Amino acid sequence: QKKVEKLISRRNQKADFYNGIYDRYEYPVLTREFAPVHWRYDLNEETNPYFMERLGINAVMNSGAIELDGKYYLVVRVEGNDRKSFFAVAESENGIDGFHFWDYPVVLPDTCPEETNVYDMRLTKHEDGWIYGVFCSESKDQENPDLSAAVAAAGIVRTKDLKTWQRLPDLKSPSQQRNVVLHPEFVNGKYALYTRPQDGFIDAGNGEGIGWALIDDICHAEIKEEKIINKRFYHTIKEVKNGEGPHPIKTPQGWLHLAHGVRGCAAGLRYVLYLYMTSLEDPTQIIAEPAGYFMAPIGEERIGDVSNVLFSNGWIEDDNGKVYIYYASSDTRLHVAESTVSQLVDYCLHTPTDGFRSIESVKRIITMVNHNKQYLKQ
Ligand code: M1P
Repeated sequence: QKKVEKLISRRNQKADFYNGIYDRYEYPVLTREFAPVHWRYDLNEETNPYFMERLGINAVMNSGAIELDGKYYLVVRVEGNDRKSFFAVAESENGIDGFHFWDYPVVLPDTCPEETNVYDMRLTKHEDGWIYGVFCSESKDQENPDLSAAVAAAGIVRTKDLKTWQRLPDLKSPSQQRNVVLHPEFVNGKYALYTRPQDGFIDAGNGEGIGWALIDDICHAEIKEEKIINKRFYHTIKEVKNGEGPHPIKTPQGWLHLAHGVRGCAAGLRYVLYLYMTSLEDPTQIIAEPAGYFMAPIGEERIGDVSNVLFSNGWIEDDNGKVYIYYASSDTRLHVAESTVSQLVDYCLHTPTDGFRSIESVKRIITMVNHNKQYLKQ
C-alpha cells in the first residue's frame, strides 16, 4: 500500500528532452504498479495466508482523457494477467501527476454475450450534452476455424459523470472497425464519426486509412457512406495502418488531429504518432499534414509487451491553451507530454509535408541551410 501511495504522490517533472514542439515528462503517469492493492490482494489473513496476489494487473495503457470541473480524468485501458482488458477511471488535480484509480473499475452494461475484450476508449464531450465513449469491442470470429480469428467492432457508451454508463448498440459497419472516434460537434445536423475500416482483425488490408461517416441516429449508429479523409501512403510512417487518436481539438486555424501511423520493419510493426489538420468549414478536407512522425518511442518507451509502439487516444486542452497528450508506450504504461494549441498548430502549418522521395528530403535541408546562412556565426 505504501509503495502504491509513494508512486501516486511522486511529483512529475519535465524530462531533459527538447524539440520545441512538446515536453516529455520524466515519469509515466500510470503503470501497472498504480493498480489499487484491494483489486489485487485478498486482504483477509485467513483466506490469503501467504498474502498472495490473486488478480494480477499486466499493463495500463491507451486511455481516453477528459477534463471535468477542473479535474483531469483518464478512462484507462487496464489489462489483467488473464489478457482481458477493462476500463478504470483514474483522476488527478493537475494532469501530470497524482493519478489514482477509483475504488472500482468501470462496469459496462453487459449487452453483447459474444464480446470477449474491450479497449481503447475515446471520450467525447458532445454538444448534445452527453459524454460518449467509443471503444473496440472484440469477439471471436465464429465463422473462421482459426483459433486466433477475431472481429473488431465499435462499442458505444454514454455517461454524464463517468460513473453510470448507458450502452448503445454497437456501430453497424460494412467492415470491421477499430479506432472509431466521435467528432464533438454536429455536422449538417448529424453525428460524425472518424472510422478505420479494416479487412481483418489485425490487417487494415484494403482499408485505405482514416475514414469519416455521418450518422443519423447515435442510438442506432450505422455507417451508410464512408469517405477516406486521411490516406495511407507507400514509404511513409503510415504505410501499413493508421488510426485517429482522440477527437480533434478545434482551433481558429482548423481541427487539430492526433493519429497513429504504423509501418512494418524487420522488428515487426512500428507505431508512431502524427498530427494533421482539417478545415473548419469542411472537416473532411486536410489543410495541413507535416511529414513523418510527431512522436516516436525513445528510451524505455521502446520496450514492453508490444515493443516499438506509441499509441494515444486521449488528450486534454485546458483553459489556458495547454495540451496534455496522454500516450502509452509499447502497450505497457502511460505517459504525458505537454504542449500548447499554438505550438501544435505552428508545427502543423510550418513543418514541410512529405516529399515521398529521398531527393525531396535533401532539398528541404538545403533550403533550410541556405535560409540559415545569414544567422550562422562566421
Ligand atoms: O499493439 C499496438 C496497438 O494495436 C492496435 O492498434 P491498431 O488497431 O491501429 O493496429 C490496438 O490493439 C491498440 O490497442 C494497440 O495499442
